Amino acid sequence: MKAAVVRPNSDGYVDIKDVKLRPIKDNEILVKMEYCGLCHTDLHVAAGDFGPQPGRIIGHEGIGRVEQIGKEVTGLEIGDRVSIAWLAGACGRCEYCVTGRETLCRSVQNAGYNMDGAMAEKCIIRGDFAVKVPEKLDPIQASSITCAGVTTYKALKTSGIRPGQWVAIYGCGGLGNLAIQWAQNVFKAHVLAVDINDDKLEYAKEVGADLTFNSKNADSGKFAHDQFGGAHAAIVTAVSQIAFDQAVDSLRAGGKVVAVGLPKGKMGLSIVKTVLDGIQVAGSLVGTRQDLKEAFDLAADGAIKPIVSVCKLDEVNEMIDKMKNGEIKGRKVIKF
Ligand code: 8ID
Ligand code: ZN
Repeated sequence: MKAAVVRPNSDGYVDIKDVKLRPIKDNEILVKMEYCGLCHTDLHVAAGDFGPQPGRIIGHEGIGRVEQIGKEVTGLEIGDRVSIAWLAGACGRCEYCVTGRETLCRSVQNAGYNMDGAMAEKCIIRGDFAVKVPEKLDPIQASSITCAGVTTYKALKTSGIRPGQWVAIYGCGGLGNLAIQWAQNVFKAHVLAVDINDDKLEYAKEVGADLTFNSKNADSGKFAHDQFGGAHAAIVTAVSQIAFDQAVDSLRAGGKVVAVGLPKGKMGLSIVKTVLDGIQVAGSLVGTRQDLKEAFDLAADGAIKPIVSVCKLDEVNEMIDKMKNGEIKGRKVIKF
């Protein structure tokens, strides 16, 4: 089968190669892929940003139909439409797994990172981690929910934002445009959308941001304070260290910054401001299987509409360049 594989030198691109899959184990299923979105995390993996993974099949926004089922798997039938997400396995017994924080399991399996992922014609995954996709949800849109959607839904939950409050969304790309929609449509918050690219801000407005701000050469923190007294929460999906500092500046006292983007580097946090203003900081990593189920159900009912367009597997490296240059509107999704 054809698959997008991290290059031996982790130069940030993939090779489209013929790969032979092993037989499935008793607790696994084989999925025939229909779609797989390209997430910015795939670029980090291809570049070895979290440690080199040469030969790894990337992809964790995968949607497909079950083709084979291991004999221990329950609750799935041949032909069911399922997702392959970043969270693809956990121990089920540790302090994180048993307290609803399975994404933090120390022996977690991540599709397209420490196990082969979904940017391939077929993919093997544990049956109990293949979350079903509602049939009434468009599968192309479902691919975006599988990472970008659930990650931003969970980040908003983590932010503790309440109806009528202000949330600042830093970065309006594949994740950010969905963060705006969840914030508006589900969490009933007001949204300031911040990006360094006017095109992104244009469709941030289209999907419902109350205010937009280009932070390339101007101070978004001051803008947030001048316009509405500072944000109650800020969610940072930008792949830029400086955006994290700006997000902290945008907060009002008692505000919370939720870190989602994964640029290299450290975020600056004044100890005095953190203490005197009671600033809270949280990292948020994708979502649990339950979060993903909720996100699918909400999207199937029309709560959000991911901006997606399809391309071919052979075009992935071109799409990687476009993503690096900030030229993708929403998500590019590979159609198999
Ligand atoms: O679970 C998680 N925490 C998780 C899940 C999925 C993705 C984290 N991520 C990470 C990715 O690895 C990546 O680092 O979130 C980041 C964003 O992923 P994405 O939304 O898939 O990337 P994108 O579509 O390229 O969007 C990035 C946006 O950031 C803007 C860009 O213009 C683009 O719209 N941006 C940049 I780059 N610098 C900015 C800045 N200084 C900025 N926006 C505001 N200020
Ligand atoms: Zn992702």
